[in-house]
Amino acid sequence: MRLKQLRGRRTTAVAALLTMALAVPIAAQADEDSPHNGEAKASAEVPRQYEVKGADTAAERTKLARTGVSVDAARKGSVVITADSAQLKKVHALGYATKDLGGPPLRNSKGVKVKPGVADFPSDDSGYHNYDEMTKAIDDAVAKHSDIISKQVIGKSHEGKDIVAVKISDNVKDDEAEPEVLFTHHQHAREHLTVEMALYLIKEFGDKYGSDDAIKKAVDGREIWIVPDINPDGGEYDLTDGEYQMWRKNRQPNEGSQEIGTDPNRNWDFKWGCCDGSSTDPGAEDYRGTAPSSAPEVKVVTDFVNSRVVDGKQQIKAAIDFHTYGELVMWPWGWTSDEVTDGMTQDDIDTFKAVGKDMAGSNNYTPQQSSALYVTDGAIDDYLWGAQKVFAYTFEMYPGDSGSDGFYPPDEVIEKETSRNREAVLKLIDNADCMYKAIGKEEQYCK
Ligand code: 0X9
Ligand code: CA
Ligand code: CA
Ligand code: CA
Ligand code: ZN
Repeated sequence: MRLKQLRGRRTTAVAALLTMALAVPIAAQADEDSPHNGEAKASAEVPRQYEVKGADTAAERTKLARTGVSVDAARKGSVVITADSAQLKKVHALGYATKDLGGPPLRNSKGVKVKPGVADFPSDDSGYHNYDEMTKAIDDAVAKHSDIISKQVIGKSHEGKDIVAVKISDNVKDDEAEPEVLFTHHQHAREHLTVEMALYLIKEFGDKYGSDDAIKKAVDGREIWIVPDINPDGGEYDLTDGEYQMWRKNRQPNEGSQEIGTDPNRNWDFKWGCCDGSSTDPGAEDYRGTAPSSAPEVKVVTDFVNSRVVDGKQQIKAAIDFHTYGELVMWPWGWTSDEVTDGMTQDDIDTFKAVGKDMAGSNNYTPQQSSALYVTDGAIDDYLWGAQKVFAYTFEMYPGDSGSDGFYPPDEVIEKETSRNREAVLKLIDNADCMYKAIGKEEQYCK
């Protein structure tokens, strides 16, 4: 049985055993008919999700992550991870029992297959946008609402795809003295719902500007930046031949290794690699890269954020970085479980909590400091706060920790799960003129 035939089938004991037994020989064998033949790793093993019994504290989840797996959902009494067969062995070596939850789903129930070599969603999920469809949706919105929406290319991915920033504001062509707010999306390749979140916001602001008072207030009073796709190479790779690949990282090769990719969300230039919150192993899901901003996509967005410093002042006041999944609203720090620290005063953390909880009240996510999930270093929110003093949040979108849709919810949920964040986004935008007003200290900090 070929790996391709196994991939995507949901849990059956036979498939699970076969995968475990055959994973190494298959990964090692040359794959003659693979369209990727000749690349560094011709036929990569598609990782699967497992439920790990126990491991329900932040410390245990952090330790689990050090095996190179990604920690996807923190449940009561267990955790869901993504692992390849080598990583799974390390998890077992720690003494944990695991249950196979299966590989990524097949979503071509009508038997419609995409052309080999083409990166697109399987036909059942055609409501999602691949890179070209996303670009077209953005260009259409700019054409339709050119008075309030503009687009700029801020740089290129490793493979040379454009990384764009969309700006939404009145007098959009002018850099006005309005608080700026940043929304970033799709650091992790398989988290496709986050691109839909960006497209929802662009459409909502564009189409409702003339009819919705809250939208008009946000657009007139702020400069809103949306980076819909930080990791276009990874996102497209995840759609190889119309079959989900369970891919997380970017697609940058690693010198001296067959393993591909850096985890963008461990590569930001603040306390990079400081605290056992990322991996030095290029095969790990959370590989931090060779240096801060060594991932070109992270460098591009870092340069963009730096470009928003005008007259020595960072114009971006608040930000959300969208991920899936877990239904969480998180704030810094990720590198430590401490609250008040160098670079985080009591007023700062109180403000993060006040606005974070307010947003979570509107979308029914769980609000928490990000290190309560597990320790991370080099994550974007720590960078934005630590290096730029931007009040930066990380949202984990649908599904929740107990949900079974995982990274691949069917396209039927897109509208509900993106519009679910409308009020949270508007709340952050509203607070962005003075985040400290959320704790009643506008006078002290913002006059
Ligand atoms: O591990 C991550 O990068 C995020 N989870 S995901 O499943 N989408 O990969 C969570 C990051 C939490 N840490 C910080 N926000 N600092
Ligand atoms: Ca569908
Ligand atoms: Ca404006
Ligand atoms: Ca400005
Ligand atoms: Zn993510």
